[in-house]
Amino acid sequence: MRRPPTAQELTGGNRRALGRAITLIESRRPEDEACAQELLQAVLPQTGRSIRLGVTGSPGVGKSTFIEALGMQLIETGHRVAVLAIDPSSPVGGGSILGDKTRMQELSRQEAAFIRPSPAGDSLGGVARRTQETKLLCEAAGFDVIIIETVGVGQSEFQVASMVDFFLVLMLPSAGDELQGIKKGIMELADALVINKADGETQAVAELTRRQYQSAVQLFSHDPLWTPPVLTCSGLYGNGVADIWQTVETFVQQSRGEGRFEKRRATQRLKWFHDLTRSLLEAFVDGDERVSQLRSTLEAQVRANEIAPYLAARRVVGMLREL
Ligand SMILES: Nc1nc2c(ncn2[C@@H]2O[C@H](COP(=O)(O)OP(=O)(O)O)[C@@H](O)[C@H]2O)c(=O)[nH]1
Ligand SMILES: [Mg+2]
Repeated sequence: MRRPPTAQELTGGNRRALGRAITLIESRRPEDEACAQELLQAVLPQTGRSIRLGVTGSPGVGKSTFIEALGMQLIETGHRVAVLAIDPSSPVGGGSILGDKTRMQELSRQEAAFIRPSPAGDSLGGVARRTQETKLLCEAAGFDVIIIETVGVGQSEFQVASMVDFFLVLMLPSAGDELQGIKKGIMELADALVINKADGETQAVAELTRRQYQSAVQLFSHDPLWTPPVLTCSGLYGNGVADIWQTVETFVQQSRGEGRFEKRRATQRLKWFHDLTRSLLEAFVDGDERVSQLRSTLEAQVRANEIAPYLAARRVVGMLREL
């Protein structure tokens, strides 16, 4: 690529520099990787001064519409908002989440907003890595609210939950007794649940749904200091959007006071480090000729039940130690 942006250009809030920095991070060329990591390391002290909000929910629940409404409100009160959208089903660089229907048109015209689809399906660290690093670059460039949108497919929700300060789960109003089939484990991760599309004919149903979830949340919540509130909202008409942000701010204030805010981030960084170490090790094992040859041999023996799997694994590690 062209000359990579300098740390100064990035932290100076130059949008073109930010765009180029993200392209550098997304590049798969080995020579770009060193450059990208150097830049990231240089701006690391300038990162973290933001509120990181994750938004998930089934396709069509209204995530993009909600984010646009929230983003516009935030900008009016002086915030600078970056939106990263992950669509695990889209090809790298495609970002069909921002496809034809909702491009956050109003928000994307704002000088104080930055919207970027995040490529999915990267082997090293999955969806997470490039989004994590893009998030840091946006912070270094002075964006003080980072919103990460992800559709409830695959592992991306779990990955996004582990890179944000507040994880919001959007749901649709539904009259049934059954709780909607949200994925197992997602309820436990939610810092708040939002019944969206609480407008027009569905407003009453939305309130009913809210009450159902309110009681369900008591069962799932195991945080004595924060019971995830269940709120209603209409991203399309803007009702309730301000209350949701108020909830986020209350949570952030409260958990900062308790020292839990920074602790959660530190835990997330540590997990990221461990995940990456594991991925890099796997990539190394796959990439090394001798190790992968030994592994193929052992695979055949394991399949034929000629060697105990544990012993086989030990042999692989044994070879790594000799390298
Ligand atoms: N009535 C109503 N429709 C909405 C609302 N939010 C989104 N929609 C509509 O739902 C569809 C999907 O919205 P979108 O934001 O793209 O959902 P996403 O797939 O979750 O990002 C679009 O046709 C929106 O106009 C809402 O609050 N109320
Ligand atoms: Mg969307």
